[in-house]
Amino acid sequence: MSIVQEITQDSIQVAKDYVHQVYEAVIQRNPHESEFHQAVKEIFDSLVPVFAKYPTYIKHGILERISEPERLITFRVPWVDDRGQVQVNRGFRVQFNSSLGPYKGGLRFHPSVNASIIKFLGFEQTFKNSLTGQPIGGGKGGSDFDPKGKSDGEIMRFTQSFMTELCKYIGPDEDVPAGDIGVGAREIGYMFGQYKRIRGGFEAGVLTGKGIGYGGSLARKEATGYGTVYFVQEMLKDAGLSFDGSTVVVSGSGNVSIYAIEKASQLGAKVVACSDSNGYVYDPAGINLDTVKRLKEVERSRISEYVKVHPTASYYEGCTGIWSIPCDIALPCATQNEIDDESARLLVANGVKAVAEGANMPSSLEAIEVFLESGVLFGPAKAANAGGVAVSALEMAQNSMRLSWTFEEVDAKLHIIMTNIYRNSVKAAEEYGYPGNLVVGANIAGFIRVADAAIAQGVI
Ligand code: NDP
Ligand code: 2IT
Repeated sequence: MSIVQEITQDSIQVAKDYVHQVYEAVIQRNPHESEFHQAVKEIFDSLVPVFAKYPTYIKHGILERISEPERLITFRVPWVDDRGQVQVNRGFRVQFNSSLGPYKGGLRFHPSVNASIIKFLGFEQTFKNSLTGQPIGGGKGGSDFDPKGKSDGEIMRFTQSFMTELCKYIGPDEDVPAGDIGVGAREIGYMFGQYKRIRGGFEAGVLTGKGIGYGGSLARKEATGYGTVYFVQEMLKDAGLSFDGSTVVVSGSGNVSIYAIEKASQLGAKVVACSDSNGYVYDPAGINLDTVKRLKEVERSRISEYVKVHPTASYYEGCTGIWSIPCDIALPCATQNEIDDESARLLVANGVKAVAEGANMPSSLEAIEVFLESGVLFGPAKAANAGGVAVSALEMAQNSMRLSWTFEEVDAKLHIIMTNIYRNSVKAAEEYGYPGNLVVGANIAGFIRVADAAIAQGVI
Protein backbone atom coordinates (compact mmCIF):
# COMPACT_ATOMS: atom_id res chain seq x y z
CA MET A 1 0.00 0.00 0.00
CA SER A 2 1.43 3.36 -0.95
CA ILE A 3 -0.84 5.88 0.81
CA VAL A 4 0.79 6.22 4.21
CA GLN A 5 -0.92 8.09 7.01
CA GLU A 6 0.78 9.47 10.10
CA ILE A 7 -0.17 7.24 13.01
CA THR A 8 -2.28 9.29 15.44
CA GLN A 9 -4.69 8.41 18.24
CA ASP A 10 -7.53 9.03 15.74
CA SER A 11 -6.12 6.72 13.08
CA ILE A 12 -5.55 4.00 15.69
CA GLN A 13 -9.17 4.35 16.85
CA VAL A 14 -10.45 4.08 13.26
CA ALA A 15 -8.34 0.94 12.76
CA LYS A 16 -9.53 -0.59 16.03
CA ASP A 17 -13.17 0.12 15.15
CA TYR A 18 -12.71 -1.50 11.74
CA VAL A 19 -11.08 -4.62 13.20
CA HIS A 20 -13.75 -4.90 15.89
CA GLN A 21 -16.63 -4.50 13.44
CA VAL A 22 -15.31 -7.15 11.01
CA TYR A 23 -14.50 -9.52 13.89
CA GLU A 24 -18.09 -9.22 15.18
CA ALA A 25 -19.37 -9.99 11.67
CA VAL A 26 -17.10 -13.07 11.49
CA ILE A 27 -18.56 -14.34 14.77
CA GLN A 28 -22.12 -13.78 13.56
CA ARG A 29 -21.53 -15.42 10.22
CA ASN A 30 -19.69 -18.41 11.71
CA PRO A 31 -21.54 -19.14 14.96
CA HIS A 32 -20.24 -21.84 17.35
CA GLU A 33 -16.84 -22.01 15.60
CA SER A 34 -14.62 -21.18 18.56
CA GLU A 35 -11.33 -22.35 17.03
CA PHE A 36 -11.94 -20.26 13.89
CA HIS A 37 -12.84 -17.22 16.02
CA GLN A 38 -9.63 -17.67 18.04
CA ALA A 39 -7.40 -17.80 14.96
CA VAL A 40 -9.14 -14.76 13.42
CA LYS A 41 -8.88 -12.75 16.64
CA GLU A 42 -5.16 -13.36 16.99
CA ILE A 43 -4.46 -12.07 13.49
CA PHE A 44 -6.98 -9.23 13.43
CA ASP A 45 -5.71 -7.73 16.71
CA SER A 46 -2.16 -7.70 15.35
CA LEU A 47 -3.18 -5.71 12.28
CA VAL A 48 -4.43 -2.53 13.99
CA PRO A 49 -1.11 -0.68 13.44
CA VAL A 50 -1.16 -1.67 9.74
CA PHE A 51 -4.60 -0.13 9.18
CA ALA A 52 -3.64 2.93 11.20
CA LYS A 53 -0.68 3.48 8.86
CA TYR A 54 -2.31 2.37 5.59
CA PRO A 55 -6.04 3.14 5.86
CA THR A 56 -6.62 2.34 2.18
CA TYR A 57 -6.66 -1.36 3.15
CA ILE A 58 -9.97 -0.59 4.88
CA LYS A 59 -11.50 0.81 1.68
CA HIS A 60 -10.52 -2.42 -0.08
CA GLY A 61 -12.48 -4.44 2.49
CA ILE A 62 -9.40 -6.55 3.03
CA LEU A 63 -10.37 -8.13 6.35
CA GLU A 64 -13.84 -9.02 5.08
CA ARG A 65 -12.23 -10.71 2.08
CA ILE A 66 -9.47 -12.62 3.81
CA SER A 67 -11.68 -13.96 6.60
CA GLU A 68 -14.23 -15.45 4.17
CA PRO A 69 -12.94 -18.66 2.52
CA GLU A 70 -13.11 -18.72 -1.28
CA ARG A 71 -15.03 -21.98 -0.81
CA LEU A 72 -15.68 -24.73 1.73
CA ILE A 73 -16.42 -28.17 0.33
CA THR A 74 -17.97 -30.89 2.51
CA PHE A 75 -18.76 -34.38 1.32
CA ARG A 76 -19.86 -37.86 2.40
CA VAL A 77 -17.17 -40.53 2.73
CA PRO A 78 -18.73 -44.02 2.79
CA TRP A 79 -16.51 -47.07 3.32
CA VAL A 80 -16.76 -50.69 4.49
CA ASP A 81 -14.98 -51.82 7.67
CA ASP A 82 -13.36 -55.23 8.20
CA ARG A 83 -16.60 -56.68 9.61
CA GLY A 84 -18.45 -55.79 6.41
CA GLN A 85 -20.26 -52.91 8.11
CA VAL A 86 -20.79 -49.70 6.11
CA GLN A 87 -19.40 -46.60 7.84
CA VAL A 88 -19.93 -42.95 6.88
CA ASN A 89 -17.58 -40.07 7.68
CA ARG A 90 -17.59 -36.43 6.65
CA GLY A 91 -14.86 -35.03 4.38
CA PHE A 92 -13.82 -31.35 4.20
CA ARG A 93 -11.64 -29.14 2.04
CA VAL A 94 -11.46 -25.41 2.62
CA GLN A 95 -9.94 -23.47 -0.26
CA PHE A 96 -9.24 -20.36 1.74
CA ASN A 97 -7.16 -18.02 -0.33
CA SER A 98 -5.50 -18.27 -3.75
CA SER A 99 -3.91 -14.80 -3.90
CA LEU A 100 -0.35 -16.18 -3.84
CA GLY A 101 -0.72 -19.50 -5.63
CA PRO A 102 -2.65 -22.77 -5.72
CA TYR A 103 -4.40 -23.61 -2.43
CA LYS A 104 -1.89 -25.50 -0.28
CA GLY A 105 -2.25 -27.21 3.07
CA GLY A 106 -2.58 -30.53 4.81
CA LEU A 107 -5.34 -33.06 5.45
CA ARG A 108 -6.18 -34.04 9.04
CA PHE A 109 -7.87 -37.31 10.00
CA HIS A 110 -9.05 -37.05 13.60
CA PRO A 111 -12.48 -37.52 15.26
CA SER A 112 -12.48 -33.87 16.40
CA VAL A 113 -12.38 -32.53 12.81
CA ASN A 114 -15.26 -30.17 11.96
CA ALA A 115 -15.81 -26.97 9.94
CA SER A 116 -14.41 -24.76 12.72
CA ILE A 117 -11.15 -26.69 12.97
CA ILE A 118 -10.68 -26.90 9.22
CA LYS A 119 -11.39 -23.17 8.82
CA PHE A 120 -8.99 -22.15 11.63
CA LEU A 121 -6.30 -24.29 10.04
CA GLY A 122 -6.99 -22.95 6.52
CA PHE A 123 -6.97 -19.34 7.74
CA GLU A 124 -3.65 -19.82 9.59
CA GLN A 125 -2.22 -21.65 6.59
CA THR A 126 -2.83 -18.66 4.32
CA PHE A 127 -0.52 -16.40 6.35
CA LYS A 128 1.98 -19.15 7.15
CA ASN A 129 2.35 -19.93 3.45
CA SER A 130 2.80 -16.24 2.72
CA LEU A 131 5.62 -16.07 5.30
CA THR A 132 7.53 -18.84 3.51
CA GLY A 133 7.93 -16.55 0.47
CA GLN A 134 6.87 -19.47 -1.75
CA PRO A 135 4.09 -19.18 -4.40
CA ILE A 136 1.36 -20.99 -2.45
CA GLY A 137 -2.17 -20.00 -1.38
CA GLY A 138 -3.92 -21.35 1.72
CA GLY A 139 -6.11 -24.46 2.11
CA LYS A 140 -6.79 -27.28 4.54
CA GLY A 141 -8.94 -30.38 4.72
CA GLY A 142 -9.58 -33.67 6.38
CA SER A 143 -12.19 -35.86 7.94
CA ASP A 144 -13.67 -36.85 11.31
CA PHE A 145 -12.40 -40.37 10.55
CA ASP A 146 -10.42 -41.88 13.47
CA PRO A 147 -7.40 -43.84 12.18
CA LYS A 148 -6.63 -45.29 15.62
CA GLY A 149 -7.06 -49.06 15.77
CA LYS A 150 -7.96 -49.35 12.07
CA SER A 151 -6.38 -52.09 9.96
CA ASP A 152 -4.25 -51.25 6.94
CA GLY A 153 -7.11 -52.42 4.69
CA GLU A 154 -9.58 -50.09 6.42
CA ILE A 155 -7.18 -47.16 6.09
CA MET A 156 -6.81 -47.88 2.37
CA ARG A 157 -10.54 -48.23 1.70
CA PHE A 158 -11.30 -45.05 3.64
CA THR A 159 -8.59 -42.97 1.95
CA GLN A 160 -9.61 -44.24 -1.50
CA SER A 161 -13.22 -43.26 -0.86
CA PHE A 162 -12.08 -39.86 0.47
CA MET A 163 -9.98 -39.23 -2.65
CA THR A 164 -12.72 -40.41 -5.02
CA GLU A 165 -14.62 -37.26 -4.04
CA LEU A 166 -11.72 -34.91 -3.25
CA CYS A 167 -10.10 -35.48 -6.67
CA LYS A 168 -12.81 -33.34 -8.29
CA TYR A 169 -11.47 -30.25 -6.57
CA ILE A 170 -7.67 -30.60 -6.55
CA GLY A 171 -4.78 -30.57 -9.04
CA PRO A 172 -1.13 -29.46 -9.27
CA ASP A 173 -2.15 -25.90 -10.29
CA GLU A 174 -5.40 -25.76 -8.31
CA ASP A 175 -5.08 -27.23 -4.86
CA VAL A 176 -2.27 -29.38 -3.44
CA PRO A 177 -3.02 -31.27 -0.19
CA ALA A 178 -0.43 -32.93 2.10
CA GLY A 179 -0.40 -34.57 5.55
CA ASP A 180 -1.33 -33.32 9.01
CA ILE A 181 -2.51 -35.15 12.15
CA GLY A 182 -3.37 -38.76 11.26
CA VAL A 183 -2.15 -38.40 7.66
CA GLY A 184 1.41 -39.49 6.88
CA ALA A 185 3.30 -41.19 4.06
CA ARG A 186 1.03 -44.29 4.06
CA GLU A 187 -2.19 -42.28 3.63
CA ILE A 188 -0.62 -39.93 1.05
CA GLY A 189 0.50 -43.02 -0.91
CA TYR A 190 -3.01 -44.51 -1.03
CA MET A 191 -4.52 -41.15 -1.95
CA PHE A 192 -1.97 -40.54 -4.69
CA GLY A 193 -2.67 -43.99 -6.15
CA GLN A 194 -6.42 -43.38 -6.21
CA TYR A 195 -6.04 -39.90 -7.74
CA LYS A 196 -3.77 -41.28 -10.47
CA ARG A 197 -6.16 -44.13 -11.22
CA ILE A 198 -9.17 -41.83 -11.58
CA ARG A 199 -7.37 -39.09 -13.55
CA GLY A 200 -5.42 -41.50 -15.72
CA GLY A 201 -2.15 -39.52 -15.53
CA PHE A 202 0.86 -39.24 -13.25
CA GLU A 203 0.40 -35.70 -11.93
CA ALA A 204 3.19 -35.82 -9.34
CA GLY A 205 2.55 -32.32 -8.01
CA VAL A 206 -1.03 -32.95 -6.88
CA LEU A 207 0.02 -34.03 -3.36
CA THR A 208 3.13 -33.43 -1.28
CA GLY A 209 4.69 -35.61 1.40
CA LYS A 210 4.84 -38.45 -1.14
CA GLY A 211 7.22 -41.39 -0.77
CA ILE A 212 10.75 -40.74 -2.01
CA GLY A 213 10.38 -43.45 -4.68
CA TYR A 214 7.52 -41.74 -6.54
CA GLY A 215 8.08 -37.97 -6.45
CA GLY A 216 8.46 -37.12 -2.78
CA SER A 217 11.11 -34.69 -1.61
CA LEU A 218 14.01 -35.66 0.59
CA ALA A 219 13.77 -33.83 3.94
CA ARG A 220 9.98 -33.27 3.70
CA LYS A 221 9.41 -35.77 6.52
CA GLU A 222 11.90 -33.94 8.74
CA ALA A 223 11.01 -30.43 7.59
CA THR A 224 8.45 -29.23 10.14
CA GLY A 225 10.36 -30.42 13.21
CA TYR A 226 13.76 -29.38 11.88
CA GLY A 227 12.33 -26.04 10.74
CA THR A 228 10.88 -25.31 14.18
CA VAL A 229 14.26 -25.96 15.75
CA TYR A 230 16.04 -23.78 13.14
CA PHE A 231 13.58 -21.00 13.99
CA VAL A 232 14.25 -21.36 17.73
CA GLN A 233 17.99 -21.38 17.04
CA GLU A 234 17.62 -17.88 15.57
CA MET A 235 15.49 -16.69 18.52
CA LEU A 236 18.06 -18.04 20.98
CA LYS A 237 21.03 -16.62 19.05
CA ASP A 238 19.61 -13.07 19.25
CA ALA A 239 19.24 -13.52 23.03
CA GLY A 240 22.78 -14.88 23.45
CA LEU A 241 21.50 -18.40 24.14
CA SER A 242 21.68 -21.78 22.37
CA PHE A 243 20.29 -25.33 22.39
CA ASP A 244 23.63 -26.71 23.56
CA GLY A 245 23.27 -27.96 27.13
CA SER A 246 19.60 -26.96 27.39
CA THR A 247 16.71 -29.06 28.71
CA VAL A 248 13.80 -29.36 26.27
CA VAL A 249 10.22 -30.63 26.57
CA VAL A 250 8.39 -31.59 23.34
CA SER A 251 4.71 -32.54 23.40
CA GLY A 252 3.33 -35.15 20.99
CA SER A 253 5.27 -38.02 19.44
CA GLY A 254 4.15 -37.74 15.83
CA ASN A 255 5.83 -36.41 12.71
CA VAL A 256 6.55 -32.90 13.98
CA SER A 257 7.65 -33.97 17.48
CA ILE A 258 10.00 -36.74 16.36
CA TYR A 259 12.02 -34.53 14.04
CA ALA A 260 12.01 -31.59 16.49
CA ILE A 261 13.49 -33.97 19.07
CA GLU A 262 16.02 -35.23 16.52
CA LYS A 263 17.33 -31.79 15.51
CA ALA A 264 17.29 -30.35 19.06
CA SER A 265 19.33 -33.37 20.22
CA GLN A 266 21.78 -32.95 17.32
CA LEU A 267 22.32 -29.38 18.52
CA GLY A 268 23.27 -30.55 22.01
CA ALA A 269 19.95 -30.30 23.84
CA LYS A 270 18.62 -32.96 26.20
CA VAL A 271 14.94 -33.66 25.42
CA VAL A 272 13.43 -35.09 28.61
CA ALA A 273 9.74 -35.58 27.75
CA CYS A 274 7.26 -36.30 24.97
CA SER A 275 3.62 -37.43 24.86
CA ASP A 276 0.65 -38.76 22.93
CA SER A 277 -3.08 -38.21 23.36
CA ASN A 278 -3.17 -40.54 26.40
CA GLY A 279 -0.23 -39.37 28.48
CA TYR A 280 3.42 -38.39 28.65
CA VAL A 281 6.81 -39.91 29.44
CA TYR A 282 9.47 -38.14 31.47
CA ASP A 283 12.97 -39.53 31.03
CA PRO A 284 15.58 -37.50 32.95
CA ALA A 285 18.29 -39.48 31.11
CA GLY A 286 17.03 -38.00 27.82
CA ILE A 287 14.36 -39.44 25.52
CA ASN A 288 15.63 -42.33 23.39
CA LEU A 289 14.44 -41.35 19.93
CA ASP A 290 15.01 -44.77 18.35
CA THR A 291 12.43 -46.19 20.77
CA VAL A 292 9.94 -43.40 20.02
CA LYS A 293 10.39 -43.92 16.26
CA ARG A 294 9.87 -47.67 16.62
CA LEU A 295 6.74 -47.23 18.77
CA LYS A 296 5.16 -44.46 16.69
CA GLU A 297 6.47 -44.79 13.11
CA VAL A 298 6.66 -48.59 12.90
CA GLU A 299 4.39 -50.23 15.48
CA ARG A 300 1.82 -47.39 15.73
CA SER A 301 1.51 -48.12 19.46
CA ARG A 302 1.19 -46.00 22.60
CA ILE A 303 3.93 -43.87 24.19
CA SER A 304 3.22 -45.62 27.51
CA GLU A 305 5.15 -48.61 26.06
CA TYR A 306 8.35 -46.52 26.27
CA VAL A 307 8.82 -47.14 30.02
CA LYS A 308 8.90 -50.91 29.46
CA VAL A 309 12.30 -50.57 27.77
CA HIS A 310 13.66 -47.51 29.60
CA PRO A 311 13.61 -47.95 33.38
CA THR A 312 14.88 -44.37 33.92
CA ALA A 313 11.56 -43.07 32.56
CA SER A 314 8.13 -42.61 34.16
CA TYR A 315 4.74 -42.51 32.43
CA TYR A 316 1.88 -40.23 33.50
CA GLU A 317 -1.71 -40.29 32.26
CA GLY A 318 -3.12 -37.07 30.74
CA CYS A 319 -1.61 -34.50 28.41
CA THR A 320 -1.32 -31.24 30.35
CA GLY A 321 1.03 -32.51 33.10
CA ILE A 322 3.94 -32.40 30.63
CA TRP A 323 4.06 -28.61 31.09
CA SER A 324 4.87 -29.02 34.80
CA ILE A 325 8.32 -30.43 33.92
CA PRO A 326 11.01 -27.75 34.40
CA CYS A 327 12.74 -26.94 31.09
CA ASP A 328 14.63 -24.20 29.25
CA ILE A 329 12.76 -24.65 25.97
CA ALA A 330 9.20 -25.92 25.41
CA LEU A 331 8.04 -27.07 21.98
CA PRO A 332 4.31 -27.86 21.84
CA CYS A 333 4.04 -30.14 18.77
CA ALA A 334 0.76 -32.07 19.31
CA THR A 335 -2.47 -30.13 18.77
CA GLN A 336 -4.47 -26.90 19.23
CA ASN A 337 -5.02 -25.38 22.69
CA GLU A 338 -2.77 -27.84 24.49
CA ILE A 339 -1.29 -24.99 26.60
CA ASP A 340 -3.75 -22.89 28.61
CA ASP A 341 -2.88 -19.91 30.81
CA GLU A 342 -2.36 -22.13 33.83
CA SER A 343 0.18 -24.34 32.01
CA ALA A 344 1.84 -21.22 30.59
CA ARG A 345 2.24 -19.75 34.09
CA LEU A 346 3.70 -23.03 35.32
CA LEU A 347 6.27 -23.06 32.50
CA VAL A 348 7.25 -19.48 33.28
CA ALA A 349 7.47 -20.14 37.03
CA ASN A 350 9.76 -23.10 36.29
CA GLY A 351 12.11 -20.86 34.32
CA VAL A 352 11.29 -21.57 30.65
CA LYS A 353 13.31 -19.25 28.39
CA ALA A 354 11.79 -20.00 24.98
CA VAL A 355 8.53 -21.49 23.69
CA ALA A 356 7.93 -22.24 20.01
CA GLU A 357 4.83 -23.73 18.42
CA GLY A 358 5.49 -26.79 16.24
CA ALA A 359 1.74 -27.54 16.30
CA ASN A 360 -0.93 -25.22 14.93
CA MET A 361 -2.39 -22.87 17.60
CA PRO A 362 -1.23 -25.00 20.57
CA SER A 363 -1.32 -22.00 22.93
CA SER A 364 -4.60 -20.38 23.91
CA LEU A 365 -4.82 -16.58 23.50
CA GLU A 366 -4.47 -16.25 27.28
CA ALA A 367 -1.37 -18.47 27.30
CA ILE A 368 0.23 -16.30 24.59
CA GLU A 369 -0.45 -13.23 26.77
CA VAL A 370 1.32 -14.93 29.70
CA PHE A 371 4.40 -15.71 27.58
CA LEU A 372 4.61 -12.23 26.05
CA GLU A 373 4.08 -10.42 29.36
CA SER A 374 6.70 -12.50 31.14
CA GLY A 375 9.34 -11.79 28.49
CA VAL A 376 9.71 -15.43 27.39
CA LEU A 377 10.96 -15.75 23.79
CA PHE A 378 7.85 -16.86 21.90
CA GLY A 379 7.77 -18.30 18.36
CA PRO A 380 4.19 -18.38 17.03
CA ALA A 381 2.98 -21.35 14.97
CA LYS A 382 2.58 -19.72 11.59
CA ALA A 383 6.22 -18.71 11.66
CA ALA A 384 7.82 -21.51 13.69
CA ASN A 385 6.16 -24.49 11.98
CA ALA A 386 6.23 -23.14 8.40
CA GLY A 387 9.12 -25.44 7.46
CA GLY A 388 6.83 -28.33 6.54
CA VAL A 389 4.78 -26.44 4.01
CA ALA A 390 7.90 -24.63 2.76
CA VAL A 391 9.48 -27.96 1.82
CA SER A 392 6.13 -29.03 0.34
CA ALA A 393 6.49 -26.04 -2.00
CA LEU A 394 10.03 -27.24 -2.79
CA GLU A 395 8.56 -30.70 -3.53
CA MET A 396 6.12 -29.06 -5.99
CA ALA A 397 9.04 -27.25 -7.62
CA GLN A 398 11.04 -30.49 -7.99
CA ASN A 399 7.96 -32.25 -9.43
CA SER A 400 7.49 -29.47 -12.01
CA MET A 401 11.14 -29.72 -13.04
CA ARG A 402 11.05 -33.57 -12.98
CA LEU A 403 14.22 -33.73 -10.89
CA SER A 404 15.13 -34.19 -7.25
CA TRP A 405 17.48 -32.31 -4.99
CA THR A 406 19.70 -34.02 -2.40
CA PHE A 407 18.79 -34.05 1.29
CA GLU A 408 21.52 -31.48 1.95
CA GLU A 409 20.22 -29.14 -0.77
CA VAL A 410 16.65 -29.22 0.56
CA ASP A 411 17.77 -28.90 4.18
CA ALA A 412 19.94 -25.88 3.31
CA LYS A 413 16.99 -24.20 1.54
CA LEU A 414 14.77 -24.96 4.55
CA HIS A 415 17.34 -23.39 6.88
CA ILE A 416 17.45 -20.21 4.77
CA ILE A 417 13.64 -20.01 4.61
CA MET A 418 13.27 -20.36 8.41
CA THR A 419 15.95 -17.73 9.04
CA ASN A 420 14.20 -15.35 6.61
CA ILE A 421 10.83 -15.92 8.31
CA TYR A 422 12.42 -15.09 11.65
CA ARG A 423 14.15 -11.95 10.33
CA ASN A 424 11.06 -10.70 8.46
CA SER A 425 8.91 -11.20 11.57
CA VAL A 426 11.41 -9.35 13.78
CA LYS A 427 11.58 -6.52 11.23
CA ALA A 428 7.79 -6.14 10.91
CA ALA A 429 7.37 -6.15 14.70
CA GLU A 430 9.93 -3.35 15.03
CA GLU A 431 8.54 -1.32 12.13
CA TYR A 432 5.03 -1.32 13.60
CA GLY A 433 6.03 -0.53 17.18
CA TYR A 434 6.11 -3.96 18.84
CA PRO A 435 9.81 -4.82 19.07
CA GLY A 436 10.43 -8.47 20.01
CA ASN A 437 6.79 -9.46 19.60
CA LEU A 438 6.93 -12.21 16.96
CA VAL A 439 3.17 -12.80 17.13
CA VAL A 440 2.50 -9.30 15.81
CA GLY A 441 5.54 -9.42 13.52
CA ALA A 442 4.63 -12.74 11.84
CA ASN A 443 0.99 -11.77 11.47
CA ILE A 444 1.83 -8.44 9.83
CA ALA A 445 4.55 -9.84 7.55
CA GLY A 446 2.27 -12.70 6.46
CA PHE A 447 -0.74 -10.44 5.98
CA ILE A 448 0.91 -7.75 3.84
CA ARG A 449 2.03 -10.14 1.10
CA VAL A 450 -1.42 -11.75 0.85
CA ALA A 451 -3.31 -8.45 1.06
CA ASP A 452 -1.25 -6.69 -1.60
CA ALA A 453 -1.58 -9.63 -4.01
CA ALA A 454 -5.33 -9.83 -3.40
CA ILE A 455 -5.82 -6.11 -4.05
CA ALA A 456 -3.64 -6.21 -7.19
CA GLN A 457 -5.91 -8.94 -8.60
CA GLY A 458 -9.07 -6.83 -8.24
CA VAL A 459 -12.33 -7.51 -6.45
CA ILE A 460 -12.72 -11.25 -6.99
P1 NDP B 1 0.82 -36.79 13.87
O1 NDP B 1 -0.49 -37.42 13.64
O2 NDP B 1 2.03 -37.36 13.25
O3 NDP B 1 1.11 -36.70 15.44
C1 NDP B 1 0.24 -36.04 16.29
C2 NDP B 1 0.72 -36.21 17.70
O4 NDP B 1 -0.05 -35.39 18.58
C3 NDP B 1 0.56 -37.64 18.20
O5 NDP B 1 1.54 -37.88 19.18
C4 NDP B 1 -0.83 -37.59 18.82
O6 NDP B 1 -1.06 -38.60 19.80
C5 NDP B 1 -0.84 -36.22 19.45
N1 NDP B 1 -2.21 -35.70 19.49
C6 NDP B 1 -3.08 -35.58 18.45
N2 NDP B 1 -4.25 -35.10 18.86
C7 NDP B 1 -4.11 -34.88 20.17
C8 NDP B 1 -4.99 -34.40 21.15
N3 NDP B 1 -6.24 -34.04 20.86
N4 NDP B 1 -4.52 -34.30 22.42
C9 NDP B 1 -3.25 -34.67 22.71
N5 NDP B 1 -2.38 -35.16 21.81
C10 NDP B 1 -2.80 -35.26 20.57
O7 NDP B 1 0.64 -35.25 13.46
P2 NDP B 1 1.74 -34.17 13.12
O8 NDP B 1 2.96 -34.40 13.94
O9 NDP B 1 1.86 -34.07 11.66
O10 NDP B 1 1.01 -32.84 13.61
C11 NDP B 1 1.15 -32.32 14.93
C12 NDP B 1 0.79 -30.85 14.93
O11 NDP B 1 1.66 -30.13 14.04
C13 NDP B 1 -0.62 -30.51 14.46
O12 NDP B 1 -1.07 -29.36 15.16
C14 NDP B 1 -0.42 -30.16 12.99
O13 NDP B 1 -1.46 -29.35 12.51
C15 NDP B 1 0.89 -29.41 13.08
N6 NDP B 1 1.68 -29.29 11.86
C16 NDP B 1 2.02 -30.38 11.12
C17 NDP B 1 2.80 -30.26 10.00
C18 NDP B 1 3.27 -31.43 9.20
O14 NDP B 1 4.03 -31.22 8.26
N7 NDP B 1 2.89 -32.65 9.54
C19 NDP B 1 3.23 -28.91 9.53
C20 NDP B 1 2.89 -27.84 10.42
C21 NDP B 1 2.13 -28.04 11.53
P3 NDP B 1 -1.74 -40.00 19.37
O15 NDP B 1 -0.63 -40.81 18.81
O16 NDP B 1 -2.28 -40.51 20.65
O17 NDP B 1 -2.80 -39.67 18.39
O1 2IT C 1 -0.01 -27.20 8.97
C1 2IT C 1 0.78 -27.38 8.02
O2 2IT C 1 1.51 -26.48 7.60
C2 2IT C 1 0.84 -28.72 7.41
N1 2IT C 1 0.16 -29.63 7.88
C3 2IT C 1 1.70 -28.95 6.19
C4 2IT C 1 0.97 -28.55 4.95
C5 2IT C 1 1.64 -28.90 3.65
O3 2IT C 1 0.99 -28.64 2.63
O4 2IT C 1 2.76 -29.40 3.62
